[in-house]
Amino acid sequence: MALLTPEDLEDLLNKLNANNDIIKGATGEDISQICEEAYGTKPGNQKVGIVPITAGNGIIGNFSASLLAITEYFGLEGFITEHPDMTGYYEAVAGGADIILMADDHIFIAHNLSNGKIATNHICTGVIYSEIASRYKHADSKDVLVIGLGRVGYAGASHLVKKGFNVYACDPNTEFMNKAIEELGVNAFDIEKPRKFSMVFEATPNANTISEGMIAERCLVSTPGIPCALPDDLVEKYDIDLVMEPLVIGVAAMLYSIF
Ligand code: 2YJ
Ligand code: MG
Repeated sequence: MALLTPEDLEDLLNKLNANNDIIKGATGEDISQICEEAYGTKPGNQKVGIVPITAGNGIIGNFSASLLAITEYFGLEGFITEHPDMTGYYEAVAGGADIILMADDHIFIAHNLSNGKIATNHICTGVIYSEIASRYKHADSKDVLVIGLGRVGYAGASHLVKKGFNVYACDPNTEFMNKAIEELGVNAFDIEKPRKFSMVFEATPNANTISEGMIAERCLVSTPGIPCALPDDLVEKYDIDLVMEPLVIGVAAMLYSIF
């Protein structure tokens, strides 16, 4: 899994606004509306406690501050605990948090203590980015390409299958590929036999996973993956609506999924 860097998190709300404009243009709705519809919830007056975690690679500069900015963007009150880890968790609960946000290198969770719901970043990210792809106004069919079948990609592929889309998927890992074929019934996308898609959901930690043979003129590429899957020149050449943002969209989905 890609680890976020402080640089990825700079200018977060500007990046969000730029992405929100693309999302609105491509689907007719913005990220809050899409989350509301996907999860059937709205923010209430929950208080969010954000606990920095030192395990593994440790605290990422800007991470907790970014979560606080996101919390406030969606109209909720939040606070970052003074101490990290267990002491911070205690502080968050004792300080009246309804929702706890915290992440180590493996998992990033949102836990609603009031209703018991819990969400992970990888599932919510897969669901919301694939949901965005599936809403493309200019889609030429119900065919959608999923690139990468790790934790995020699998969650997105599963979501798209449940929504009734024809999912084509690829991953160089044959175990992941077979699991998605057996459990979800996706079609294996053969890179040797290119075909062009108007909706692409990409979830890999690699650059340049999208090539010219896979994309239709004026398609939507929705990807949480850092670095970007699309070579720069293709974005312009194919007039692509590119949704790619390092943190806010996934966290928005986490919050809406547990309201
Ligand atoms: O509390 C901190 O500052 C750190 N322990 C945060 C760790 C953040 N976790 C990651 O970067 C994971 N790789 C998952 C992030 C998924 C974002 N799409
Ligand atoms: Mg990528």
